[in-house]
Amino acid sequence: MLRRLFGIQETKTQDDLKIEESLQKTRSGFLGRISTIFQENEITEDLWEELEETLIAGDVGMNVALDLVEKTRLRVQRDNIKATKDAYLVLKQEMVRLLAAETPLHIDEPRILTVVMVVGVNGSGKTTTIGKMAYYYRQKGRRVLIAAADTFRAAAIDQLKVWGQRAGVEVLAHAPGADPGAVVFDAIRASQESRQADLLIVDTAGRLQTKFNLMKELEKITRVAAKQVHRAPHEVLLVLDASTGQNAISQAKHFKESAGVTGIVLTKLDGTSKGGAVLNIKQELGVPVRFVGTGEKIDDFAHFDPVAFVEGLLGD
Ligand SMILES: Nc1nc2c(ncn2[C@@H]2O[C@H](COP(=O)(O)OP(=O)(O)OP(=O)(O)O)[C@@H](O)[C@H]2O)c(=O)[nH]1
Ligand SMILES: [Mg+2]
Repeated sequence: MLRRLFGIQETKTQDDLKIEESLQKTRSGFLGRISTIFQENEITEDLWEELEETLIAGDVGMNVALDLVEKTRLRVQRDNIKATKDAYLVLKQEMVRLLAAETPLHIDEPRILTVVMVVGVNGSGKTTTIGKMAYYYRQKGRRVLIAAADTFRAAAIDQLKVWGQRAGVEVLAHAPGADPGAVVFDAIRASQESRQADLLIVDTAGRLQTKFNLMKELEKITRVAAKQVHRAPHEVLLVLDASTGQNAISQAKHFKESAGVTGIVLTKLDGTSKGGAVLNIKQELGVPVRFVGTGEKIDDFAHFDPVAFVEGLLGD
């Protein structure tokens, strides 16, 4: 029913099923109780209160929880809805609206060379995500190249190469300690000339000595890319660890300010019961979730779909 309302196909895609499966822990927590709230016979004040409490307990931030309940309640009143199952559908629709992106994902647009920068704090899952993303797009027929611009640690370069091998994608790297801007410069050259790549994914460092240095470094990489390729980087994806719940959001604000983030990759959705926090991201950060990491394997990766996410969060 939800799918019909949003005009998407009834049969779930592979990506949808991955999202649903990864939300199992979240669903068995507080948010899984929402369906029971809507099994009551009547729509009462108690129902709205219980819904509000459950959303908050399920890691949906206070503001978004209040907002969701208010919007749902108003629509239920306005449309004179009497059946609880119809009110439940309105709630789901409002959740989808909260998650939906207003702009297209630039990676999927045809372009001679698309440059994607991946940023985020240490351990959030950047390198793993790049390996998965490279594989994902290679499967779709894209010619992918990875740039190792996290030159801070030798181990980071090696780890990226391992992922490149798994994905069947070449990794362009310099020696540890090299200038990340120079790595990106060479990688763009290589994409345009010898490697003929149409998608370049850039790994960046999670932490330098200071946050100031890190931001300067990200800005420099951005400038290098912008000089060589029109409108590059076309996408700056911030990787957030879903298991840190609300913390992930405050962390993200730091990056958003200086790195020009255009979208979020949410990792480790499979390992957390705090998936409800995802509902806050767009409102709090002003950028949409674009991809999710649903496990540690190379194909545990999906395009984020708001409808699939809401179905996974609450059950069908
Ligand atoms: N369960 C699960 N684990 C994940 C996922 N994505 C990443 N991980 C794990 O998270 C850990 C950190 O991942 P990395 O990719 O090394 O993180 P990073 O951001 O590159 O870290 P630094 O380079 O140290 O800044 C690894 O153990 C990954 O296996 C996911 O979607 N699900
Ligand atoms: Mg890394």
